[in-house]
Amino acid sequence: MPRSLFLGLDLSTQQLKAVIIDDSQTLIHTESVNFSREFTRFGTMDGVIRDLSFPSRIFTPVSLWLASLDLLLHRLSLHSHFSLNEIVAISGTAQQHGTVYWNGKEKTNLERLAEMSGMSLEEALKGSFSKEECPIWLDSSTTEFVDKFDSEIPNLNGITGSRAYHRFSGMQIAKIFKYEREIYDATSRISLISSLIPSILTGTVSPIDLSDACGMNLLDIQSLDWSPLCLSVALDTQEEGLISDLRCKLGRPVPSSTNLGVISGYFVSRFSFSPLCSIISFTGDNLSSLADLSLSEGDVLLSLGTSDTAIFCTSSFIPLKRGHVFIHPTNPHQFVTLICYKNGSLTRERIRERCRLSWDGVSDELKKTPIGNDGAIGIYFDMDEIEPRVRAGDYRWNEEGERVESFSPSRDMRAVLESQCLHLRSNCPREINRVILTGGASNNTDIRQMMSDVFGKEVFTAPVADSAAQGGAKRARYVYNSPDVPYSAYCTPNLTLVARPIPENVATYSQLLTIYQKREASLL
Ligand code: ADP
Ligand code: XUL
Repeated sequence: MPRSLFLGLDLSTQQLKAVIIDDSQTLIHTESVNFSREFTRFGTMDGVIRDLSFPSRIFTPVSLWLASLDLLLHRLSLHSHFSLNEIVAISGTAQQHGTVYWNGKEKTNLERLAEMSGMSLEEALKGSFSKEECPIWLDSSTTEFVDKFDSEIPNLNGITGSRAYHRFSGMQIAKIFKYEREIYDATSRISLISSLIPSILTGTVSPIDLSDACGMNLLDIQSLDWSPLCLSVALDTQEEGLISDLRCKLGRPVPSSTNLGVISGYFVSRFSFSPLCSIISFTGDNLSSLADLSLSEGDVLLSLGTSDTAIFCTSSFIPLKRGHVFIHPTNPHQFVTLICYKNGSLTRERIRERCRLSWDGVSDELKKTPIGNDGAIGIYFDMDEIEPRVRAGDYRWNEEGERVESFSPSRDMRAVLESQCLHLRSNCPREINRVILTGGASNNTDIRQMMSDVFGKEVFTAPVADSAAQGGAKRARYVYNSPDVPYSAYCTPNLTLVARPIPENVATYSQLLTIYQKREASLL
């Protein structure tokens, strides 16, 4: 009997990742393409380009994502323990909030893709975008529009699930409308990054996913359609023609469980996919991690990737002052609450590199300093932080509470890890029962133990740290098989206990939390 396999893709900030599972959720294969290491010709660092003359403007070239998809599928096609022909459904995910701008020529180019299977995706889709540089979630060049949305729509979080945030897509679209009008006018459709890959795979621009659309400041979370007020504020107009044109550019959003159709002939000819392979709507990366790890009441999911995010589930829609509410991608009776911190893995990496240590070396270095660093605190923000809104900088206080310029390497290394754990704990909006860790840094045993001690709770992880891609594979399996049971009963998480709180450390961190909060408050 031929196997049915399910492919999950995750177009994240630094990499494109793939996870393949079989019909009993057994992991068959993982693969990844690192953007900056493998495609130096695009000039990105950590997957992104920072505009030197305007450092808050951060983007990624869309061609880099196309080239990465080509390379990833090529690599997947070379293995002998599975064949791409066995994949019956693909779903996935991407970094949230970023936008892609098509220029009208995509209609013909995507339709004709099947005839261009000798060409790379980059070549075949060249000339399909009105903007090569896609603004991504790290961008914070939109202050003017954040202020405008916040002042003109006082109930914005009640309508969309979030107050105005720099990285949210509505801010980026408003900025392009005002400052790059010729690009805006040349744009036929606007995709979220999560709808880019399904558009290419199906050969037609895919609808935006409803859950990921909550990260735009444009969607009315109750009516599940674009909010006329938000569209009008984004364009600074009451003109019906312009508003309905933006509505057309965005298209009608669809639930994450939507089957978008079968794969384009291009992928059948080029990589030997089955022509019957179904493409299921992609969603945002944090939401997809949730689809892998299905939280229970009282769980917090901490995703330690490029960003650090804290994710909870709630049974009712309660707008927040800090953080966001999203439509749940797999449970219609729940909402997702998320707080995102910009300074996650890249900041940990910077301090590690400054101390000239490998991650194994970090472990030895941490043994040279006491838990709690004798009350010394270091707060490190490589970029302006989202929560709280604090300017980029390294802020250090010694055990006496005096500001100092530097720490010894071992104190610095402990300080960055401890303050990041305390930062996550400090903004945790409620009591929790257990911590589930995912993302690249969740592989680190010191970070696992520190999280357990700072939260005073047991810590669990899944065998695959790429939970966003795995969530894509699981959603593909669920939608494809359409079983008669809820998602959580069909796609059970496979969690392992990896750290237990150590009482004396919990006591130390509970005191340090108060000191941390005082230091952080002094930066506001
Ligand atoms: P994203 O999905 O945002 O691209 P990932 O979840 O793949 O990010 O995580 C990538 C990050 O994981 C890297 O930037 C790296 O710093 C971090 N990482 C990987 N292994 C470790 C480790 N053992 N300890 C700490 N951080 C790690
Ligand atoms: C979430 C957020 C980031 C990106 C990149 O709101 O901005 O977590 O999704 O992973």
